[in-house]
Amino acid sequence: MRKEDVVKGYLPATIVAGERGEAFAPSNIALCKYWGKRNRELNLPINASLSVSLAHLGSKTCITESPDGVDRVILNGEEQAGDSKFARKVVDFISLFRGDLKQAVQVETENNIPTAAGLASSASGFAALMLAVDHFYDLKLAPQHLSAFARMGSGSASRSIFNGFVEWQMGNREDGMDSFAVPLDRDWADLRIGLVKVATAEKKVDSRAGMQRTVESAHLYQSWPLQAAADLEKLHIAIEQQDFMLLGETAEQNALSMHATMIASWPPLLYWQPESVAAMHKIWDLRAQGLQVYFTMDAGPNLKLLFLEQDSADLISAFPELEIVTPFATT
Ligand code: 2P0
Repeated sequence: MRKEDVVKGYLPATIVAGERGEAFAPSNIALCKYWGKRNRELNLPINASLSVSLAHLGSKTCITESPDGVDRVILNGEEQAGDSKFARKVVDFISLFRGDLKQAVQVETENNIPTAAGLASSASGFAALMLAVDHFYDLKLAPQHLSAFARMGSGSASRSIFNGFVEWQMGNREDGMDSFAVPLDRDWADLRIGLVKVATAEKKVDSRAGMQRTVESAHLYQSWPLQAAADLEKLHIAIEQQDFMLLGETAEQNALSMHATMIASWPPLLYWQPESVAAMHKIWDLRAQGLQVYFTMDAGPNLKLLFLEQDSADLISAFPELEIVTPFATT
């Protein structure tokens, strides 16, 4: 099933462009990871995942009419070549929604995620783009449809439509319209996420290619959906009961289990650098000394720490470069 065929059924009969569509979406860190697709065209996952959004850190996107009839994409103030991978992905996504409208657009996106953090921006990027498209064409899509369509741009973008703790349900429909994210009605004021940068080099294998390789070549992957389902249940309990140890242990084991499946792929996929492993040992040492700190990692060498506000000072002395995010900031 093609994306455009799925989207068509949810659009108004006539699409009319407004003057401007602007939106912000937060980045997110998965505590139970999305790894593996059952449908690559629609980005339908093999397992459900659960994340926490990064509040004010994310992407802001503004769509206006193009001044000269050519689709233009500007990223962090720099115009992207029309045939670049980034510009094509953005324009192809918008084309899913503009129907027969011939009007060209200008899309400006700014990411305020510190580059030092080494965080991917496709989640917040496609979520902000989806929200901006909804405003620009006045589509008035329901939140679950915004999430399902953002997922077609990038799987993790389905979660970035919402703030706080968010679960992306895997769904089982062929058109994927039951595979969207849902915000959990729970917050956790003193939860902190620390971004530890250990390396900045561009990764050689992106998530999309990495998960495909894992699904196709790692026998170990067969156990991943079971691990993810069990972790999801534990995370719900941890969040419900504000049990930080359960949250941290589950998130760390989930991340390491995902990496185990990557390492068991062929050719092997190891996103860790020596500095990543050194940081893991440092965290385990700190934990052995009584500090409640856990880590999670995505398809890259950097670590994201989970801890509580009361331990911020100790974490800053252990990791002086630590970038601290307050996911449930009230201001
Ligand atoms: C996650 N990752 O749950 C997992 C953990 C990376 C490791 O979602 O192919 O950029 O666009 O659907 O969303 C990164 O994968 O992949 C990701 P596509 P995406 O956060």
